[in-house]
Amino acid sequence: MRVTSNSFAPRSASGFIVLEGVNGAGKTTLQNRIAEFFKTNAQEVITTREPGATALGKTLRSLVLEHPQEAPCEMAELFIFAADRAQHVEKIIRPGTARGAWVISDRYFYSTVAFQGYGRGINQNTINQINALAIAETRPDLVILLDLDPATGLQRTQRRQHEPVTGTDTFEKETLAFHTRIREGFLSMADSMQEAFAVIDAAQNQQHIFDATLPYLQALLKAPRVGVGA
Ligand code: T5A
Repeated sequence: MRVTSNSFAPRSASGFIVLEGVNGAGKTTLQNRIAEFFKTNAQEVITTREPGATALGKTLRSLVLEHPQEAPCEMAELFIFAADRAQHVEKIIRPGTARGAWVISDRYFYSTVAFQGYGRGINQNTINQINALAIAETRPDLVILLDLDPATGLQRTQRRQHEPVTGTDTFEKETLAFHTRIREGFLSMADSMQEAFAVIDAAQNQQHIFDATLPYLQALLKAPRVGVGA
């Protein structure tokens, strides 16, 4: 359900926020700003990501993004992301929200719908079934979709490769047509899913993107917390 900053008025908040978008959309950058916002408001924050947030997830991340030995087939890739997610939900997301922290995740199951569904072409019913098992009904209060022309996103990630530690992963090597399908998939989810999607123009500068996000964060902060201590 696509929401605007005026129409977003949550009656309660579980404390779970997801950032989504094409590669290089600026999710990690915005995640840091959002974390600062909550910390400034005396809230505990957990910044996390998929794949690779847990100890097991780090191994799974390298299997799926670097695969030094053998590339997983499409169905194996789907299951690796699902295994990473199940562990993430169990070890980080649910314990974090249960103790009252704000859990901000760079990617969640929407990425599987976009990349393995719209991108790879795996049947969406199959993806939905596997996602449902992995998330065990753990859904975010808000999905912030950073919408960007994928060519711009890929240029940003290539610039970043001049910085140490990063390399080109499996998906960054895919064609522009693949990434265009990913973008379309995310926009289609923003229109058709039940949860709230804030669609932000990610071609803007970082300050404008944060300013566009701020009213959603303020609305969440005002909402009563549910599930704390569950
Ligand atoms: N995947 C993941 C699946 O296929 N299925 C799944 O189920 C899941 C969970 C993960 C890959 O796995 C795939 C999707 C991904 O391809 P990753 O390394 O975690 O791999 O990749 P991304 O999530 O895409 O993260 P990136 O780091 O590539 O992109 P971000 O986080 O969106 O972007 P960020 O903030 O790192 O910014 C990239 C560069 O742009 C600059 C930053 O300074 C940085 O240099 N930047 C901007 N420049 C101009 N204007 C702005 N507004 C900018 N904001 C940031």
